[in-house]
This record gives sequence, C-alpha cells and structure tokens, in this order.
Amino acid sequence: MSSAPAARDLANAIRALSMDAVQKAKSGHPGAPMGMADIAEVLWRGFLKHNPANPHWVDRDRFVLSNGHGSMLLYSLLHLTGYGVSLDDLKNFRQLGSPTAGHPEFGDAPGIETTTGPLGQGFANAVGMAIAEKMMAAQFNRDGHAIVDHNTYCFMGDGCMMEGISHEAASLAGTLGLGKLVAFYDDNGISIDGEVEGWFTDDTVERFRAYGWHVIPNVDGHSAQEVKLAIENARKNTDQPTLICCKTIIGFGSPNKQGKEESHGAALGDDEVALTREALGWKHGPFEIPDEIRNAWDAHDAGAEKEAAWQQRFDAYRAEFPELADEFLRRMRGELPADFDQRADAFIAECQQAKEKVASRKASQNTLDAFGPGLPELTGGSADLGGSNNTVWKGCTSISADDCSGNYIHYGVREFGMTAAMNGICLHGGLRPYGGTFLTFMEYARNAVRMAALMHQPNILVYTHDSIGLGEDGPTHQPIEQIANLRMTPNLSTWRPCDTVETAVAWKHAVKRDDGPTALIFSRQGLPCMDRDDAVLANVAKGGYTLLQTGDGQPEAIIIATGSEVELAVQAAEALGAAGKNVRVVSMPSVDTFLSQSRDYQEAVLPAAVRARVAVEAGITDYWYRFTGLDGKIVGMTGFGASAPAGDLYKHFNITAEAVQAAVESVI
Ligand SMILES: Cc1ncc(C[n+]2csc(CCOP(=O)(O)OP(=O)(O)O)c2C)c(N)n1
Ligand SMILES: [Mg+2]
Repeated sequence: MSSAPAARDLANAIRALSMDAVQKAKSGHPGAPMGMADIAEVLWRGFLKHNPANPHWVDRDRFVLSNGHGSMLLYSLLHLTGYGVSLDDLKNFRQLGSPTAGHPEFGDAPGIETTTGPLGQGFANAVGMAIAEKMMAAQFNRDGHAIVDHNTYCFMGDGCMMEGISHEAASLAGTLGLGKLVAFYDDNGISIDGEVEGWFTDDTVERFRAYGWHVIPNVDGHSAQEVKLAIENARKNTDQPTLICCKTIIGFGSPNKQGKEESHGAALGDDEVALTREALGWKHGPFEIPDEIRNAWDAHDAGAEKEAAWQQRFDAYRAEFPELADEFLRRMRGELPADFDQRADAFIAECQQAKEKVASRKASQNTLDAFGPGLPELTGGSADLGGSNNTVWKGCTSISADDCSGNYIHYGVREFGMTAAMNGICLHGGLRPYGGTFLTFMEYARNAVRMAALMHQPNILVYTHDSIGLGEDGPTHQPIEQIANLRMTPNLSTWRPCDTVETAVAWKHAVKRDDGPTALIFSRQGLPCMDRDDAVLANVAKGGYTLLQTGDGQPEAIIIATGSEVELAVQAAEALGAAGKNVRVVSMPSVDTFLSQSRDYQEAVLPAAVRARVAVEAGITDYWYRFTGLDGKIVGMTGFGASAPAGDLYKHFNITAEAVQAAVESVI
C-alpha cells in the first residue's frame, strides 16, 4: 500500500511544471514558482476555500499572485487543483491565444482573480478585495448568519515590497484592520539585478508592524510545518492583516541556479532542468504528473463540500431574510436596480429644466444625491479631497476599522493605492466604487487606471479641477495633457461635461458601464446650463452632438468644444451668427462614446465635407487634430499653466470667445 505523497513531492509537481513550461516556451520566470511552491502547497491544499468547479462562488477565498512574473505558479495550481487549465494550456505557456499568458490575466483562465505583473499592484488589489469583503460582511451578515466570510491571500516578492504602492496599500489595510487579509512575503534576497542588499535593506518586519499589521517573521518557506503554523496564527488574528515573512530560495532545487538571479527570469536550460529533476527526486517526464500526486492535489471533492456547506448557510439566511438574500445576489451579479434608468432619466430632465449654473463638480455631487439613494452598491471615496472633489453626498457614511457598514472610504492621500484598491473592490463584486482626486494627480495612479481598462472593470474615476480654470493653485495643479492621455487609453470611457445635464448623463453612463472604467472630469468653476430641446437632450448620451447652429442646412464652420469651453464656443457662434455666418457648435463630452456611434450619426454631427473646423478645450491642443485636420484650428494650451485667478489665465492663454471667433473666421 502506497502512503500519501509527501508535501515536498506535491510541491515538486509545481516546480516541475513551472520549469518545464518555461523551458518549452524558452521564456518566463521559473525562480519564484520554484521558490514559493512549498508555501503554495500548504496554503492551497490545507487552507484555501475554493471550488474549482465554480470559480465564481461568491464566498470563495481570493488568491492574488502579486509577483505576477511567477505566473507558472498560479497556472500550475489551477491545473493541479482542477480548474479549466489543461496540460496543453501549460504546454502553450506564453503563446498567442493561450489562457496561460506571460503574466496572469483576469478573464483568460478561470481562477485568476486579477491581472498581475506590474509589481505591487496585485497587493493593492488584494487590499481592495479585503475591504470589499469586510464591507459586504458588515452590510449583509446577520447574527448567526455569516454569508460573507472569506480570506484574501496574497503572494508578494521583493519587487512588490520595493514599490511605493505597497506602502499606500499596507498603510490603509492596517488602519482599516483588515483581519482577513494574509500576505506572504517571498523573502529570497534576489531581484533581477542580483542580491537585493545593494538596493533593498528595509526592516520589512518592523515596517509592517508600524502599519499596524500582525507580522510573523522568520518562517522557513520550505518547511510545510512552519508555514502551516504561520497560516493558523494569521487566521486567528481577525483584527489585523497578517504578513507572513518567508525565507525562501529562488529557483529551489536547481543545483547551479538556485539562490541566484539567473533563475529569476529565464529558462534554466535543458541540462539544468535534468539536473534539477535529479536533485528534487522527480522521476517523471516533462508535463507528466503521476496519479497519486494528481489525486492528492485534486480539489473538486473538497471544493464541492465547502461550497455546499456555504449554500446551506445561505439557504438558512434566505429563509430568514429573503429580501436581503435577493439583494445580496443582485449585487454580486453586478446588476443595477430595475428602476435605475427611469430614476436617472427623470433627474436628467429635471436638470435641463432647472438650468442651474454650478461647477460641474457640484453638479456631480447633486447627481450623487439623486442617484445614491437608489444605488446601495455605490461606494464612494476620495484621496483626501472629499470636500474639493464633492464625492461626499447626503447619504454617505464613512467606514472605519470598527464599522464597515457604511458606503464611503477615506483613502487618504494615496491616489495609486486608492485606484488599485478600487480595482480590487470591483473584482471582488458587490460594490460599485467611485473615487476622486484632482485630475493632475490621476498620474500618480496612472497604471491602475490602465489596469482597470485592461481588466474591463467598471471603476468610476472622479477627477475634478480639470484645467487652468482651477486658477490660483497654479501649474502644479493645472492639468494640461491629462485629458488627452485618458482619451488615448483603450477601453477607458472619458467624459468632460459642460453643465449639470451632461454631468448627470455622464454619471448614468458610468454607472451603467459594465465592461470598463469611466473617467468623469469636472470643473472647479461655475458653468452655465445650456438650452436643449428634447431631441438635443436625447443626443447628449451619444457623447457628441449638435448643441446649436446659427443657420440651417450644411454649416459653414463647426466648433467642437468640451466642458467649460462649450460656453466660449456658444458665445463665439452667437457673434458669428449675428454677422450672418452659419456656424454649428458640437459639444463633445465623450469622444470615445461619440466614436462608438453609427457612421451615419457621426457624419450627421460632423459632416466630412465641412472642413472649416475649430476645436476649443483648455487642455493640450494636439489631441484635437484628429477632428480638425490640417485645415482646422485649435484653441487650447500648448504649455504649462500659471498661478493667477482663472479669468486672468483664460485671457493670458488666449482661450476666449473672441479667440474662438477669430479662429473660425480664419478657417471659413
Ligand atoms: C512595476 C514594475 N516594475 C518593473 C517590473 C519588471 N520586473 C519584473 S520582476 C522584477 C524583479 C522582482 O523581484 P522579486 O519580486 O524579488 O522577484 P524574484 O526575483 O524574487 O522572483 C522586475 C524589476 C515589473 N514587472 N513591474
Ligand atoms: Mg526576490
């Protein structure tokens, strides 16, 4: 009778699959998977609550591989435990169309909770997931009914620790007391350039203790027993997040490359792979997993049992709280309340009627006041600019370590950490995060914005103080190239509304979007509300539309404007109209939305034959050449702003109705 395989042999299955897949692809990172295999074996076989047959089970533990270059570790785990990742998929590691991409990509294979690779961000995603768990638990659990009760586990390497975002995310996690977050630090002393002691000498243990974390130091990452004890201790502490610091050897098992940077990011080579097999005592060929190892890894039965136990708990909950149970499922499915469209449209019509002159940031807050009561999933926040971003609406209640039942997160001055955490909140499900900062400081968060778009997550990014119009704070705070930058990001929807109506429409679009993020760009200064009849009002949602025209038929010229500059365009058009010119003003709050309309619609708004075009926006001019072509003119910024009252700046930089009028006259 053969005994159950030893933990080391089970971990060696990960090592073999990882080094073989990297060898076959002649590309990839064997070191981290081989170094963390023992930790992964203990966590995944002994603790992780998951069901390979249902990767979307709402109360599964979340697992994030923040050191995403070690992707073969995750693919091996998914394959071995029984997710839909086949041996052929492993053999096609890093090939076109394979679910086993270079770095784990959300949506490519079941069981990948987030896209990782940009170091440190996976950790911040994990913090967001743990925030979401804690908030959903506080909102939905009832005495004796813990239907939301799962851990978030995160692997991270030296690179994640060195990245600044690890500070933002860890600091916030400590303050919020995310007791169900457990991170593992792969302390192998190696990064790409070699031994890290030349560039990374932090006392990581004391650093995380200072954040308020529970830290378990000096764990031998190759001792299954020590790792098991550490995880048990981590799980016992439900008040603080835990960091388990594991000493490991990168490339463990490779006689000539373990412990060295050579094993970090290149195939070991055929000879070394053979030597490693020998050293590990792994007697099986490439991609060959013996039955007893496979059976020991298979998580189908255990997973089905765990989910069934949860289902039983959920059924008991549903029996006692039927409406709450339905609401929970609705929110986890990401479905909006049935009456959302109707409520939103009623508010949009109200805005048109009221014709209030307010800053669009204030219009945004008014919209939140209108939409918020019907959208309990809406989860606000700001990077310490709540009063400036106007992200706090009447129904906001802040969360804290002791009480997470609210709907507003004070992220602190942590734009990148906030945005990456919001991605994690989206990925977790059940909440719809929006978070604010000044548009200029979007750049601090830039890569998390990109990751939201890449992962198709409906993150709502609120950016106020959108131009030189913010005035006296000066050029450090005045965005110039940021709007263009956002517009050039694939799958990001960008809106810069000109008044209360466009603001409400933009919010409706953002809330309804389910396959990508939306950037909402708002002014600090007051903006008049435009006149629109019903037909024009209906076109606002198309992202670009004819707001007015001073004559009939084909216009002589078209002015394209966004946000605060629509007012200038209208003034210029009216002056030109009074002089007998037939000029059209196109308001273009969302270029991407306009470009997603039919060609006929686009042609009706911007007839190709009309080449006398002027664009006006208090941002970098370059973006608009796409619409004005070589014959057109652009009124906007070509350099940085300055510190002065907004009105003076508009005159100084020649962004005025007169300038727009002159530009039109010059192109007609
Ligand atoms: C933000 C970011 N910067 C740089 C890289 C490129 N990169 C990938 S792995 C790595 C070194 C990581 O070192 P460590 O986390 O210690 O990984 P190990 O070598 O131990 O596997 C770097 C610089 C990246 N993926 N993301
Ligand atoms: Mg390392």
